[in-house]
Amino acid sequence: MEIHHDKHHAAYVTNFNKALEGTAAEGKTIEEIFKNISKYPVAVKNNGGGVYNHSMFWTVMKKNGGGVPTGAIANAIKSSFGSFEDFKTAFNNAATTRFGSGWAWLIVNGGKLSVISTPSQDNPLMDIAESKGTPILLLDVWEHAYYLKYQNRRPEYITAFWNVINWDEVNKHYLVTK
Ligand code: MN3
Repeated sequence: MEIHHDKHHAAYVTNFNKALEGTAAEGKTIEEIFKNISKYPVAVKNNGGGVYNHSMFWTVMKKNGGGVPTGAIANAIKSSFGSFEDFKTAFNNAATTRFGSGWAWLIVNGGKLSVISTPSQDNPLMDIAESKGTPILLLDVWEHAYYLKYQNRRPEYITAFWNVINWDEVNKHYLVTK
């Protein structure tokens, strides 16, 4: 995680700032940029996604996290997926089956929760996203996220993620969308 944060995430920040220079995206918020991402150079998309996705990723994890969510997010998961277990199955499936590098997401769109995955550093707030929505939980499934500890065993990394989720933070992200 240290290398992930200090090297990979840091490189996206450096390269995003470089990619923004001289474009119309300079001075705009990252959400505004994502809404029109198809109009910008691909380096803005790739590195901007890398910045946003990792920045959010660190917030949805904590030491000794995990367990079963409570509060508004718990009810929303139940009404959208039937049960927490059914939601877990859907999320695990999205994270496991994303071919190559990408992310698994829990997103909100029109009050409804859904699980999706995106390739590369794409983000569901981008105009090019196949499934759009506001992200409230995400998991990095690039090999760089798990290779040092789990080598090729992505499913073990996904299983371990459930023990570090910061549900209070996910709940906060959810409440903002209401
Ligand atoms: Mn990463």
